[in-house]
Formats: sequence, structure tokens, C-alpha cells
Amino acid sequence: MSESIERSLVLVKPDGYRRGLSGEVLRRIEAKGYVPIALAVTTPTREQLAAHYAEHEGKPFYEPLVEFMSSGPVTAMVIEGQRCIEGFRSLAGATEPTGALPGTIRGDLGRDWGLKVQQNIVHGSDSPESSAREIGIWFPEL
Ligand code: DAT
Ligand code: MG
Repeated sequence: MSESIERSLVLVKPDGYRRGLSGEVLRRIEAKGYVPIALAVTTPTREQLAAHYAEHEGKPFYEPLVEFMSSGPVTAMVIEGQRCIEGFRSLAGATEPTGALPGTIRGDLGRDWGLKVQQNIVHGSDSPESSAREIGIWFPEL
């Protein structure tokens, strides 16, 4: 792998999966020019989620987040391309879907449901370190 090519771990969360938005998320990723190199549908275990969201342990939304993320299948993927970590975060939009800009996944497809945790359709790695760690959790074979 050329040094400048990055990988990012993307999840279509249970809200997005339930609403049939996995294809729409993948469409936007491919339209941007990033390449999926691994794809799987899986219902996350609490152990996977504890590892994935370790940075948020102890925060008020942590338990609702783990509960929500284990509530059904997610579509997990690894995407590849120069600067795709930053690029996918840009496609995803802001964490809080009410204020996320139109044109972004969260801005176009997400909204506030008045719950203890924001349901915002997608996860994307936020740094090369997170990406390497998260790919190890969801795709240990890579
Ligand atoms: P992001 O998913 O944009 O990287 P994050 O890593 O800070 O955001 O948080 C993980 C998820 O937790 C996020 O997608 C939605 C939820 N979340 C974050 N902050 C929250 C808050 N203050 N209240 C409710 N849910 C929150
Ligand atoms: Mg995050």
C-alpha cells in the first residue's frame, strides 16, 4: 500500500441499516471516489462496542450509545483512498444531525429523535490511529 493511501473504518449504524440506507451511504462513498475494500453486515457485540467506543466510557451518553449500537445489524466497511479519513468525515457531516449541513449524510438523512444518544446514521474513523485500531476490531483479518 502506497504510504499516502489511507484506510477508514465506516459503519452504517443500526438506524441507517434499519432505514435501508446502507446503499445510499456506499453510493456517496463511491461517488466521491473512495473504494470499499471490505464490507460486512454484523450485529455488534458489547465487547466490540466497548473497544470501539473506549474513548467515550464514563460519558453520560455512553450506555445509551452501546445499547443503540447493539440494537441490530450494522453495515461495516473499510474504504480506501488518499485522505479518505478526513474525506469521509466531511461526507458524514457534524455529529449532531440537526445542525449537520445539508449535502452531508447526517444533514440530509439524519434528525434528532429526542433520545439520550444521537442517532446519526454513520461512524467514520477520526484519525489514522483510530482507523488502524477500529479496523482491527471490525476486520481483524485485514
Ligand atoms: P462522531 O461520531 O462524530 O465521531 P463522537 O465520536 O464524539 O462523534 O461520539 C460518538 C457518538 O456518540 C456520536 O456519533 C453520537 C453520540 N454522541 C456524541 N456526543 C453526544 C452527546 N453530547 N449527546 C448524545 N449523543 C452523543
Ligand atoms: Mg468519533
